[in-house]
Amino acid sequence: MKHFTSVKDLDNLEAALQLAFELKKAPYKYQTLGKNKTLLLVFFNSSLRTRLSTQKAGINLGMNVIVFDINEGGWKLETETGVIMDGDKPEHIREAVPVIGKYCDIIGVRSFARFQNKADDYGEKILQQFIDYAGVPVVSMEAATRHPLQSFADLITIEEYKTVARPKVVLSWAPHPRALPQAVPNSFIEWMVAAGYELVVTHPEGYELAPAFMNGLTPEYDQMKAFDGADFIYAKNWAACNDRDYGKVISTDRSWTVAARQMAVTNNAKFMHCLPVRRNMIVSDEVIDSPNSIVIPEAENRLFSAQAVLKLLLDQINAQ
Ligand code: AN0
Ligand code: CP
Repeated sequence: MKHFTSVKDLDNLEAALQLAFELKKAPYKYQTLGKNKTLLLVFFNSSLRTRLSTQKAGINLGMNVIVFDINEGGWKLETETGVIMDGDKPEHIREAVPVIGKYCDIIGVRSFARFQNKADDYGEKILQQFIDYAGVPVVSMEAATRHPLQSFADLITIEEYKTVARPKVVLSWAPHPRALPQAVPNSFIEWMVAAGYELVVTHPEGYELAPAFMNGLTPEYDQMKAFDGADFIYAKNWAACNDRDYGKVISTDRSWTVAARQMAVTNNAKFMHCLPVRRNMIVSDEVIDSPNSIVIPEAENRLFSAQAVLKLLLDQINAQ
């Protein structure tokens, strides 16, 4: 594994999952593996879980960790090629990235979809420049189209809580006042498909995800039908992805808010969300505060998805 940006970067998903469980049991087992290695986490966007869990994961492996909120302390970056830089951006990403790469052994980067241009977002314009110019392994901490560390933690969580070998997992759109990226649902689908679970995706018409991420699944527009007999409900908002409405909020229909009414038709399903979550928009207080809500253990597992990925990358660096 050269970089970690999607489930496809893992050579062996089952082995990675077992490694995450091993690390959960013994987080300090490899505490000298990262000695004299530096992990540098670059944030273009806000974060609580990713920032703290990835930092802690690096520390558990004995790494030095630097966290860089690039929009706060850094120079404003130009990301377009071939432009005359006479505006408000003093530095080009073309220099910034290789320089950052000189100061560390692994780079983590968070760079959300900007919703200015679908081709730029779906071409992973920012993440790709890190991969092309950093000179060191790059870990996605949520890029424009995927959030693999989150999906890996989601998979760990489902493996821990499932009561049947092949659970029914439902990804449900839920309302939110602001436009959110498709990275979490896109990548959740990829990991659930890779795990071989039964997966149903439900959302209002107009919220279709990119076909490349749907993996041949057909959306179920009736949320109650989708929830029928489900073992896991994974709620998430995302903005429209179709070319006409790309990046727009086209519905805030609160009948889609996950509440006791929908949970009642499930197979006593566990409730999941990546967090941060808006209560009584995405999910009712009653559901998120119920014993079936596993959002906190899900967030805890971010430690072990990050630690497993960093361990795999360190093994590779140390083997060179
Ligand atoms: C982000 C998103 O929806 O992609 C991060 C989630 C992990 N959420 C918000 O911006 C609220
Ligand atoms: N779930 C997640 O990635 O949370 P943060 O945005 O707080 O890092």
